[in-house]
Amino acid sequence: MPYLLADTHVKTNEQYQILIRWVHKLAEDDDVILLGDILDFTKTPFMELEYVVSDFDHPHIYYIYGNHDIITKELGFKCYDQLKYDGILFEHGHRFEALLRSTGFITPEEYNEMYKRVCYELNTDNILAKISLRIRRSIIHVKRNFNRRSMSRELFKHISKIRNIVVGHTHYELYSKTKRVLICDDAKIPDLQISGKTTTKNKPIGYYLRTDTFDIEKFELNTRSDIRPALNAKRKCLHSKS
Ligand SMILES: [Mn+2]
Repeated sequence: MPYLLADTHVKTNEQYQILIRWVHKLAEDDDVILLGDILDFTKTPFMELEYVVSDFDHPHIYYIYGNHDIITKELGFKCYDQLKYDGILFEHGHRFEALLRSTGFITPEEYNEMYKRVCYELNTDNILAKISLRIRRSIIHVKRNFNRRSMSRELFKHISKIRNIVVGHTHYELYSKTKRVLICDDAKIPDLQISGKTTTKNKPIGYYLRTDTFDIEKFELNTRSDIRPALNAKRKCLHSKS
């Protein structure tokens, strides 16, 4: 029964340390699935973020990469594109975005390539390359200028046909127990505002998922408290079954 954390978009070393502390606390208790866009190499050059590859090499930690951390595999992380866990498909979900009406002009491969290039070119010292990158990023931004909620709805419709699937990416939660489909909200760690855009009044959210019943329970990530809130959520979730 995994804990789920999606879209933390870690950009600083301080945020990284807090994230890792949390992930390891949760991993002491149960499996933890990181649903992509955990580290953000499109905002912070990978040369500057002091990540430690072995932090994620843990029997209870499953790192699935998203579009903002699409280069983790190449950086040596033990990570996944998709994960089948208890019959449920877990992935970040950005590949579906390319197939949606709102972004229909781009293939999933082009989409991935675009993000990969940004991740690598962000490390450059070449001023011309930097300007070119900034222009291209603004184009991406214009192209992707849509409402998260409507994107989430469109994506939900799309993946409902698949069923038994859990994704992140939209930062907007949609959930159907009967269809066994969950789009996770982004996990926010308070004080540090890891994720810029919020859709749930800054509530820091992680999920605990019962893979058999597809029940979810949400918990807060609080830098000042310990793992208790998460464990309480877990207990409540287990209890709701009986
Ligand atoms: Mn994403």
